[in-house]
Amino acid sequence: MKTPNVRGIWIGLGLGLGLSILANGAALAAGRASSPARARSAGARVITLQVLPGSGGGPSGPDGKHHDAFMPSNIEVPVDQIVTVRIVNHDMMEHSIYQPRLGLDIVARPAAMKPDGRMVPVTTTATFSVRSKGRYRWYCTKPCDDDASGWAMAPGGRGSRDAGLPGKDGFMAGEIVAF
Ligand SMILES: [Cu+2]
Repeated sequence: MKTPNVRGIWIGLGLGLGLSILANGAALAAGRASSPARARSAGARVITLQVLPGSGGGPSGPDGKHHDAFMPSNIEVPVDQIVTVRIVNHDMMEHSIYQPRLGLDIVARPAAMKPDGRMVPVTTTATFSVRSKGRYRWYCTKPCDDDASGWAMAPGGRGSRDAGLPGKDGFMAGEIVAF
């Protein structure tokens, strides 16, 4: 049996799930401005990711269509540090960050609809730490990117370990780099 690679997990998960509905126009603007890239967490132990729907600011793929995406989709975390990930979901669908070697299965709750028809993003917060340096590819396990035939969650993993696994990197998949 393998030793789990994550130490003090989920401290914040239950709390975050219970809490945060944010009506946050600023967050949306920030999400649109960012491109899939690494979020350096050294110094700041809180990493914020935006989930944008293809119909609402998500990036375009090689097919020229816009797709659901985590932005950024790659994050860097120092080993043995408790890191808090905030996922601000602007999509009316669930998405997730699934990485079994790290014991991660963070489900980002869908955005909410106000009575007046305004969509407000919903933030899910999870806390975890990684024990060993390395690159850990994650992907979303929730059926999504419907507007573009689900391209963002079609198999996109490469290499001996990740070949054939779901998710297009930079959209519904990415890497957690532990350093
Ligand atoms: Cu997804």
